[in-house]
Amino acid sequence: MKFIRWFLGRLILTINFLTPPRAVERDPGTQKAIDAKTAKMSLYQFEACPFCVKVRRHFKRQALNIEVRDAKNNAVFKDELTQKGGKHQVPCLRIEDEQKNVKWLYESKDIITYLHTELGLT
Ligand SMILES: N[C@@H](CCC(=O)N[C@@H](CS)C(=O)NCC(=O)O)C(=O)O
Repeated sequence: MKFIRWFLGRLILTINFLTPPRAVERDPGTQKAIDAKTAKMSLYQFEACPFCVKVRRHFKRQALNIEVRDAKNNAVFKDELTQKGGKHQVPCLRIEDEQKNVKWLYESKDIITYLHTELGLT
């Protein structure tokens, strides 16, 4: 079972590597505004998790410069996710607002929908 999971993970990473999404190009002003909004976001994820790959591909396609944190191998990020987010499930988007309130958003579909709405993506 562990081997099958490992194998499927490698397969997903290979397909992801061979079929990179094309990043949207924006005028510098619009991109700067989006970068400012995403500066306080970070994605807790596993490298070979298919749901995480889906979200990372979305970042790439939409040219979103969001920090990616390895919640499998990095003990600090793993603990943060479990203790502060509430569960050890990835992907999870950590969102900090101007008042330093933090929201932990789970579920790949909800993350993508949130980014579209919040950043006004097309
Ligand atoms: N419905 C969730 C599924 C996420 C999910 O199943 N993630 C797995 C990794 S692929 C996970 O976090 N498992 C917990 C663990 O391995 O500790 C989504 O779309 O984000």
